[in-house]
Amino acid sequence: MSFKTKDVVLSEDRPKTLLLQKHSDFLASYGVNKDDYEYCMTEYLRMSGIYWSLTAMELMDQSSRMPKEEIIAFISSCQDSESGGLSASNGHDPHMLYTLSAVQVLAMYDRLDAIDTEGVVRFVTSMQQEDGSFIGDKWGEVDTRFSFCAVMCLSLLHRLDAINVSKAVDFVLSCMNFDGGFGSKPGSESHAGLIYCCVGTLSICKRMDALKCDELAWWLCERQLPSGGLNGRPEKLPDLCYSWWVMSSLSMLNRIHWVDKKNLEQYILACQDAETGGFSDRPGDITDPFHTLFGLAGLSLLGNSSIKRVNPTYCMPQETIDRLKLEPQILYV
Ligand code: GRG
Repeated sequence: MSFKTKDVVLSEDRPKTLLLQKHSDFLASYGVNKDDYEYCMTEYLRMSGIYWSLTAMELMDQSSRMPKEEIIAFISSCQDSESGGLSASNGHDPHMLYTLSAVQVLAMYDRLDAIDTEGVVRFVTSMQQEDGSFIGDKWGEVDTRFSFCAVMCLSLLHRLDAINVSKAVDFVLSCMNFDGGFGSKPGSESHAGLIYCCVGTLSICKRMDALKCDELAWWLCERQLPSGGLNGRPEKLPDLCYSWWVMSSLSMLNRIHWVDKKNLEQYILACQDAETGGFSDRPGDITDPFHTLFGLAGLSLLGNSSIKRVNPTYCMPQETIDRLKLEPQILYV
């Protein structure tokens, strides 16, 4: 019996250079017409959409093209005064994912004063469970993504002291698998997206020593396929967003050179749409702000000098992390 690797083939006429101006135009026009079908259909994740677009624009040094005051007013209007959490859009329930996106955007704008930050601390703290895990909202789903949202959010506010950090770390470590990877809960399959969340949590909590570093880095670099692209777990197709989830994790482990950088760069560039601008999951698919951020951020980790340096833990410009005097841990062994 033979196994065929699931992958894509890069065509000869694919984009081979970085189309920065196209990407800036794509993001600047995204959401200008509030009646656009796609814009309406993504209301449930609007706050994260703003974070993806603004971060991508910052990395291209184009953030002045974003409607700053409108964004700040929108974020303030999404805070729930009772719980202190923020929602994706007006009239939606507050959630950890959108609370983090809002705090990231305001941190980039240096405008954390626009929301009640003590309310945010109250919300995040109220999500921690007895075993150290975090739920995402009042409906109670536990996931290591929410552990990461909690520690990242509080660290941006310099209020990590508000939660039980040692229990938060113990819960994340209880999700570590035999292969060195992590899943969403104890016993769940390793997945590159969740590995980023767990390694990111340990990086912020300065517990990178707890990782099975070489096993984990080996599992991560095995995500690279012949096309150069990365998948999120074995037997899956490549997706551009793993250029972030995998490469940021390898970067925190100081083992980014374990992948073939040239081939990955080719795959990332092939995911650009030369007509519309933006990046997609796989060459030829429709582009969106999510993949556009992770394409640019992935290229930044690969050392592309026309993009600003991104911080691998926070997925924000390094200059913002420096301004906030944050020092997420990187493994130096
Ligand atoms: C600050 C960048 C940043 C993130 C905040 C929410 C979060 C923290 C991280 C999400 C990490 C994650 C779970 C990423 C995976 C996203 C994704 C493409 C999921 C798709 O999963 P499947 O199973 O896809 O549908 P595959 O690729 O396995 O087929």
